[in-house]
Amino acid sequence: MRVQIGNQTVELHQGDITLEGVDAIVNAANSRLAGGGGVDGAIHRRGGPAVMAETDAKYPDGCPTGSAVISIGGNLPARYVIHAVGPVWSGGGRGEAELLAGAYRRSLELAVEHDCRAIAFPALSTGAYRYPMDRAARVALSTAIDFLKKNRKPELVRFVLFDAGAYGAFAAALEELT
Ligand code: AR6
Repeated sequence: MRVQIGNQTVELHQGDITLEGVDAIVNAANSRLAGGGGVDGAIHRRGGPAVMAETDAKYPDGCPTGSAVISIGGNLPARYVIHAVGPVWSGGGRGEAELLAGAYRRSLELAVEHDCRAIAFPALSTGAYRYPMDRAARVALSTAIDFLKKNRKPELVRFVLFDAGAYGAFAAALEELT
């Protein structure tokens, strides 16, 4: 599924984000940037040790929840990895939506600052961090659409959803929002 926002595009794909040949892929990281399972594990496995070596050297204090930092892509097809830290879901009353939006927004800003034409996101916070998929989809897409309306770049924002359930939730939210 694909939607145009002016000259820019928001697109949904089902698949594995580590295979994406866009300028930057986004990692669902933790605030220590310590690596882990899910997308984080897959990115570091395919990217190789150079990715963690760079985040260790550049960001020894990690990255706060609701923000993001950028590194090289190592052996990945993508040039950069943007390590975004989404919130752990704890019922919705602890600013989770604003923190999740912040993680997406900062990632998009970093992509623009590094001249990325295309960026790919996973569904941040919806795995180990248990953010409900429908709600996460609405936050992710409304933040991306809002950013594209205010900025000329990036040209392409792609959401790479791991399974049919996630794809369906994002497709429903995208239809609702556009
Ligand atoms: N490509 C695209 N999506 C994926 C992939 C993949 N290769 N693998 C999993 N997903 P998660 P979080 C989906 O748990 O919830 C880690 O240990 C998955 O189905 O990766 O933000 C970190 O180190 C889910 O929908 O990230 C942190 O400690 C979504 O990606 C913590 O987990 C996010 O799931 C972050 O938790």
